[in-house]
Amino acid sequence: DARVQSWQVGTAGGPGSGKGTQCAKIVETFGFTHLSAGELLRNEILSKSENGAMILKTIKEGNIVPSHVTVKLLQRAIESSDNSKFLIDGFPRSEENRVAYERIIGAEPDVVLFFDLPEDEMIKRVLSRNEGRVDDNIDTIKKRLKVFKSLNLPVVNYYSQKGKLYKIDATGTVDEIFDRVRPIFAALEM
Ligand code: UP5
Ligand code: MG
Repeated sequence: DARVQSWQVGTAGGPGSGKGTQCAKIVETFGFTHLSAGELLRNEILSKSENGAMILKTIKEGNIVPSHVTVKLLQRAIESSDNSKFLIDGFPRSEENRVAYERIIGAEPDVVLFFDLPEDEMIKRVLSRNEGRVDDNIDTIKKRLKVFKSLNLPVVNYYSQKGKLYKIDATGTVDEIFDRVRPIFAALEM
């Protein structure tokens, strides 16, 4: 079959649940292009774009950047790639994000991986990351957890109802978690 099957896989999970770490392994193993919404937004701050100051303030507060800003960055990244397999990491964060993405991109993820981890473990992981992120402090982490529960979990439930959600136990080592992720991709027959 010469047709190219295109795939969009999303990841969800609270701060420090291991989305970025597992995405790196998925990219390596299954040839996806990794689009981290958080990374794209942090790059906007660094490039001193017109929205940089607003994005910095929003991330410091643990809030969600307006949908049209994030979707535009994702759209640019998708359109500039010739890969047909995209891993949309840490997006959509809210119902508003989800609806904006569907409207502008005209697609929704085929599969969403939800990394499920107890809060105390998320906090421990984020606090020990030590990469100088402006949001890796206990005050912002508490706000990120609150935003995750109130705005992100409804989106997770939406994908669950559509039969697209794979809930992954995100405790244990990086390799143990990837052993839970791998069979999901194997079953997609890529
Ligand atoms: N680590 C990973 N796996 C481990 C394991 N199994 N055992 C022990 N340690 C493990 O992991 C976090 C840390 O834990 C790392 O040091 C790692 O080495 C270690 P990581 O893989 O980075 O977890 P991740 O889930 O990616 O955590 P992250 O903090 O990146 O999640 P957030 O969702 O908070 O961050 P994101 O970058 O997605 O968003 C940041 C902010 O940007 C948001 O709060 C929001 O303000 C804004 N944003 C938007 O507004 N809109 C968006 O669409 C996206 C982001
Ligand atoms: Mg991340």
